[in-house]
Amino acid sequence: MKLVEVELRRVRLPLVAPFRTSFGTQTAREALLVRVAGADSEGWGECVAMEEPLYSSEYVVGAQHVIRHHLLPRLFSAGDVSAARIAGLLAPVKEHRMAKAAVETAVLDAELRASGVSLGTHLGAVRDAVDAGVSVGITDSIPALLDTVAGYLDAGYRRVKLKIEPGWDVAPVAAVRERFGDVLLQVDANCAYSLADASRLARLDDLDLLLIEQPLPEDDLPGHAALARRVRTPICLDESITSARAAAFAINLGACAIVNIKPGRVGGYLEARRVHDVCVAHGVPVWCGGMLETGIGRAANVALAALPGFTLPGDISASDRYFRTDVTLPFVLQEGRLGVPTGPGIGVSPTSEALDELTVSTERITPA
Ligand code: NPG
Repeated sequence: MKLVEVELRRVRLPLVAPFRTSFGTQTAREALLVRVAGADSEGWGECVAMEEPLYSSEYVVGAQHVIRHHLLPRLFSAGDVSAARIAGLLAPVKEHRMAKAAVETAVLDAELRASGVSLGTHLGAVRDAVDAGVSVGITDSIPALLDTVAGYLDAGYRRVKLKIEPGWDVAPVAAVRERFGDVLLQVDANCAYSLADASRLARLDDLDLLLIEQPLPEDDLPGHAALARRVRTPICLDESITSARAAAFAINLGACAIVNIKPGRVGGYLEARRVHDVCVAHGVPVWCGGMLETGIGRAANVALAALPGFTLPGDISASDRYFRTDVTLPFVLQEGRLGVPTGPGIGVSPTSEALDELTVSTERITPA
């Protein structure tokens, strides 16, 4: 397609409850939506960068600047662009994978809408619904954590992930295991530990967890490999896995036995599928991570999670886990699962009422 106009729309969605991780507490999700328009098609993508660069170096205002000043000029001057060519066209720009992913997704959505094919079908989905997991932030007390987890289990979530950090690990996780029996349970440290904590992390081995996610800093693959030799619980990587090549390297090093795939973190859904393929080829299970996406990003994640290698439940919750009002019609749990959208492209669009209510700023860019 030839891009005629690109809209960068910042939306702000208050969270139904604060979400605390080892890198900070969020009370609202400020997201950047990208709408691309060609002569006779349009598509949407969501940039998953956070408001502040605390999860990774990208952040919303920076991503918007990069898209406007460094990515779009390359696409405008390329003439006809297809989603498959975008990574190559944008390769001269170093990193900024979340910004690139948003643009590539919007173009892919526009192409698929024009040809009447759903994203799930395009990527190779083999399921029409995916198991929903829920990510539970750090709370002020263990009783508060138990109440929160009880609420999600009542709602039907099929797997629980607990955020941990030094000082909030063995005791709260043991309390959840004791109270809720054989629920599927895993933990996520977001890089908060060091190898010196190996014996503490090994105490989680008795709690029968699916995995420990990203215990050490993202650039410490040898550390993760060493830790994997000292704990029985499988190590899963998130922040460290920035591409299919990085996944192959980490797996071959013994740094992980499971991979969390977040399309934004690896530069888009096409690279996410390659990460999936590499992991399947190595016999490594994958699951789809979440970045508090609005319905736009959530729709695409559900499609990805329907690929065959996604054998563990993802951080793919219903809209009401995070938001009172989503930008699309809400995703609703059905017996602990979310249906894979079947419409063309990502299969959902923002509603004009939600956009009116939630939009903070809109920037429209046309080729010079
Ligand atoms: O359900 O969308 C979701 C969020 C899942 O815990 C979740 N995401 O580190 O994986 C993570 C974490 C995160 C939260 C990452 C906020 C970045 C920002």
